[in-house]
Amino acid sequence: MVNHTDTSVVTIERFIIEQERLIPHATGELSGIMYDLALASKMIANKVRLAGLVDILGEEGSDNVQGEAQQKLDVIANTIIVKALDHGGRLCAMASEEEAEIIPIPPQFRRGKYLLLFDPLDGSSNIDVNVPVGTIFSVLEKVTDGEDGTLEDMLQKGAAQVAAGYVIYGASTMLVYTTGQGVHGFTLDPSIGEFLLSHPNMRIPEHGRYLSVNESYEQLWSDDVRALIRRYRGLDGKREAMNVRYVGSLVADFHRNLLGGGIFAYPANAKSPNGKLRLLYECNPLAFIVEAAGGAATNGRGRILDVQPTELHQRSPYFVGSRADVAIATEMLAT
Ligand code: AHM
Ligand code: MG
Repeated sequence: MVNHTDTSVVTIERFIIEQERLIPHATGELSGIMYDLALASKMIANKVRLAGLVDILGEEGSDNVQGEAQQKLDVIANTIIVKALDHGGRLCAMASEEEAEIIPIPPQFRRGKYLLLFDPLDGSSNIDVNVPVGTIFSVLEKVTDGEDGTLEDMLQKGAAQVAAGYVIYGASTMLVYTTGQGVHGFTLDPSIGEFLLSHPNMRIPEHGRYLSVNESYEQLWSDDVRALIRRYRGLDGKREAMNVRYVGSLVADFHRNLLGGGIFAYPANAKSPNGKLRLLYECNPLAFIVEAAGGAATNGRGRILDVQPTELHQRSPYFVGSRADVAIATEMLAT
């Protein structure tokens, strides 16, 4: 007999609706942002999939077969997100790693109470060699009066995020997000164009086997960072060696470690005193996700989500992953 109550296939739309019902007085605005982001990421996935065909379809700066000027994929991804989100009436401003200034909502559209901050295509330098890339996003609620989102609204601590997520364009496309209660992963089924719930309630192991760090900066690290990485690698004899895995594409490294446990580190170094990664577009959203999954994130002095941002594009040293592994960084660097 056909079982009509079978609930094994859950689309992201259905999941978002069911999550919204759990929140008293929810207006549906946040759900709307999530739908729009899911749509944008399907469009980006489609473009990323064609990346290797650039020589056939036309070089950057030239016209492709449709007569459209070719653009770099990170610029295309940026435009897709802005266009998918600017007219829904739910946002009062956006900010992107790709744009120097706050992106205002065009005057003809309604404003909402939320702000969206995003890195449209992180790790985009990896595209040429067919390595996974990703989109990272963070949602904040407006704190100032007035209709438009301001710099002050953007510069809130990461702990104030109301939602955060990432999309990984890998062997399959996955969208992982949290509103602070549980981290949920959806895999795109390209045959039907839907994100289906594949990883409900993701939890990062308490400690793990993966260490992700670019060791080519070793000569530039401070002594305490060098000692920390030696500790993770088991070279000081104080713990078992972790397995080094570094893709060089943050979303891919983070995603593997979220599933398998371990730590991703991008410490400060003599040439980059604040590391490389951006607090608002990369560190905060992934810290919000990892904490909701039971993990932790620090800049080496304290919890990432407690840092008061002072600039839109500020960078931060970053250690993120399993709680027990991040605790070692806190212990060895915070002194
Ligand atoms: P991007 O935002 O310019 O793409 O740079 C961020 C990327 C991350 O995906 C990755 O973790 C890091 O840069 C790798 O940097 P490095 O090559 O210095 O190890
Ligand atoms: Mg980036």
